[in-house]
Amino acid sequence: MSKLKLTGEKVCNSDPKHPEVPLHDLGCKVCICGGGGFIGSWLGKALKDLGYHVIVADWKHNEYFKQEEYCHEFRLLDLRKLENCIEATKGCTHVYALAADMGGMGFIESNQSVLLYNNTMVSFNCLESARVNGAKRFFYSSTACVYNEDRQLDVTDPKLKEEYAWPAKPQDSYGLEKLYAEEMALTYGKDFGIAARIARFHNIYGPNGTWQGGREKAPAAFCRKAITSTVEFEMWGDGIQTRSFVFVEDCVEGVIRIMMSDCDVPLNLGTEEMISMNDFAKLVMSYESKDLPIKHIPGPQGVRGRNSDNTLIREKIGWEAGTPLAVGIKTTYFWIKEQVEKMKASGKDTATLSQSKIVVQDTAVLDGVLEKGFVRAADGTE
Ligand code: NAD
Ligand code: GKE
Repeated sequence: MSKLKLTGEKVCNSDPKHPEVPLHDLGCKVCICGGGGFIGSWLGKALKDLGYHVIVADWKHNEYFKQEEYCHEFRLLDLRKLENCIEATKGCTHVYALAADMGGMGFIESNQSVLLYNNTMVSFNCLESARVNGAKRFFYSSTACVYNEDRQLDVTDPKLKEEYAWPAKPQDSYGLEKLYAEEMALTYGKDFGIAARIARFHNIYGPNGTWQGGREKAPAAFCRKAITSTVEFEMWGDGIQTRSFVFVEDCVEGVIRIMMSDCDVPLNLGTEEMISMNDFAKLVMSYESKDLPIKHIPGPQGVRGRNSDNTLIREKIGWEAGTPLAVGIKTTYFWIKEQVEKMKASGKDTATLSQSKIVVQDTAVLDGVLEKGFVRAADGTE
């Protein structure tokens, strides 16, 4: 899937206008914290293909890849505990911090206290363990959610320059935690000489991403609804809200390019191809010539308008995400269609797939790898 090619010790893009990138410490051990997830597993696969020894640490296995496809070693660990992070990153020259308890608007707005606790612990521990274990490079996966909400009120011109994160006023606490963790990484870079690299991801989509269950973001939710709806297409809000989206292949390439660069300031990893949610719904319905009426319903909407400004990434690393939305989302649409077919074939109930779900996580404990009593439930009980 990745366009990255290995030539000697450089990454070169199939597009010759993009500069080559040095592959620092090629062959070394790298740890991807949260590598069992969507972006982390594609990143693991790309780094493995390039020649790195990939260790993935996560509290769940990837649903779609076989372990040997995306890592050499897998460590099933709760990264909210420092000792687990230290174990995971031992001997690793590069650490990629992608672990987070996250999802789309149907998830992050209704689980703020659990997310703040979980993500603060994970972000701090990944960074501190990289330092303790003497890592040379550290990548932190930040988000467009760090930006000041006042810059995202206009649906027509919400292009976000990196400097607009300050003064800080993120729309939700998920973004605030990421902004603070960025600062931690930058400070560690200055104080301890670790090369800290930061990308602010703008809504990443693609095959193997979460597409149902409540954590999915608009791209996957819209594909699923276009595939399964027969009478109308449900959408939170009036659909005039705008966003831009990044295909996962571009995201992985951007992460590697940023990690290997000498850029020590946060960079947008987004596209400047902005679209309204109404037009996005029409786009995904077009792949199988559907033209259902859009039914606007109340739901969590996040910011009113959001787009990436890529001036700085172009200047600093001479590259930007380039897959057109219509191309990337078509691949994603047909991948989700396969998943729906598999679900039907296995006899599972698919009746609710045309609806939008808001999930409230009633406990911070997932997948049974945690010790009881270590974390509190969302209602405050242990
Ligand atoms: P994901 O949920 O698929 O991956 C995150 C992984 O972290 C999961 O596999 C999860 O199990 C793991 N994790 C969470 N808490 C953990 C813990 N305590 N111990 C061990 N593992 C834990 O999400 P993703 O889309 O791959 O996102 C990767 C990173 O990029 C996250 O930090 C996310 O906040 C950031 N990001 C993603 C997007 C996007 O659109 N996907 C946008 C902005 C930022
Ligand atoms: N998820 C989802 N599901 N969103 C829907 C739906 C639906 O069924 N119907 C309409 N929407 C609308 C939302 O209300 C929101 O206005 C827009 O689509 C995009 O929602 P999203 O993809 O869930 O999330 P956001 O872009 O608002 O925010 C995401 O931004 C990323 C960074 O750019 C965050 O949830 C994070 O996942 C991430 O940091």
